[in-house]
Amino acid sequence: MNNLSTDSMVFRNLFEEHEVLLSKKNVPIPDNSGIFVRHRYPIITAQHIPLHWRYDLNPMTNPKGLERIGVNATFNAGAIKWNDKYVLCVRVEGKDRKSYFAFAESENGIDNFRFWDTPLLLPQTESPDVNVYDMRLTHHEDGFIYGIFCTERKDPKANDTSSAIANAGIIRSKDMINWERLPDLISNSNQQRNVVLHPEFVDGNYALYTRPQDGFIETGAGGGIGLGLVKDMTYPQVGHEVIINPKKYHTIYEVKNGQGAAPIKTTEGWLHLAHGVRNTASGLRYVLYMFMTALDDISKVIYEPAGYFLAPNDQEIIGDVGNVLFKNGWIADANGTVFIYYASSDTRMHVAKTSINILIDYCKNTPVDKLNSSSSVKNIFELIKNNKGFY
Ligand code: M1P
Repeated sequence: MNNLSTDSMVFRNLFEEHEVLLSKKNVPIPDNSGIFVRHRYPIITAQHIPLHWRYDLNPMTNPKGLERIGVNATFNAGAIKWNDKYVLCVRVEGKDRKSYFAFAESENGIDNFRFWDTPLLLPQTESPDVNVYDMRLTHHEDGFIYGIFCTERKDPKANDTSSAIANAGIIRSKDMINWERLPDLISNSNQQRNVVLHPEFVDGNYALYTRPQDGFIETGAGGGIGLGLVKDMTYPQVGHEVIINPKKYHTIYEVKNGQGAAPIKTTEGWLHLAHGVRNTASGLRYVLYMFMTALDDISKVIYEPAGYFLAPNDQEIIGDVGNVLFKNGWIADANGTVFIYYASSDTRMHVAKTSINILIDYCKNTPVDKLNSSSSVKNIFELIKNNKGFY
């Protein structure tokens, strides 16, 4: 028999527990490196998804209070400061394996993220997306906010049921509410992922960071972060792509890499945070690494510290796709504070805080990778020599 008062209790408990989770304060975890500060709690998890997206809240049609539409993971979020709020465009993956986008915002950028009332219903092109993920948001100097994401459709030539063709889908808006879908990227590559729009014009053109690749998983000959120009975003044909940061043997990105979010402009160059992938006996390992490019030539890498900036740690190692850190959103405040929004193991979102000055110092003064062990030891000898008298 339907007992209305018991049913309302089920939902009341759910809402109370949800509010406790959403309003939980985050706690900084200082790092001895001095380079960044992680935070103890993930900032967005599947449990943060609003209850009215998951439950039929009508006790008459859902007397047992069962969840109807489950969420598997929340990760790989784009980021932007909008109306003084820290806004993330989160990749939400349903239990049905379909990803979609949803905006969540916070007043302070480190906790209390709350989703907007509905997820984003993406406008479609003539060829509908099967799956979409990994939004990069760029507030371009032309006045639009562009969102570039990965759009996937089944590979028509493949005989199996898992191969896809990945490309860059493009939307733009002036108010973050009304989004116009532009044609998908037109490039010479079979597949594209990790495509990001540079925030400024380059010689009157739009500049795109790309990641041309031969296959869906393998980058093949096309490995590296590319840069190409587009005259008109309503016909986004990218010309010749120059590889500005190629994958290299025996580095943390020897298998593949990809641009994170749009770079941050500083007085000393553009700061980039990218992901690098190498193979291990337990599968691919994704870490985050940095480099800087020149203000007068964005194709020129001027600093590239050796090794990773951030790697999976403790709870971050475990998840749907283990040993993965991925980042496609960061926000630099006017006072120089930088909020790095990163995802762990394709499961949840985290934040690390640092500053523009620290990132520049890190990029300029960390030794470069000279690609062999002996050189790495010589770097230590140099440091020890310079430290004489200080220890
Ligand atoms: O599973 C790890 C990541 O794999 C892909 O990244 P990349 O194209 O560089 O291999 C993406 O699907 C990304 O979403 C995912 O986090």
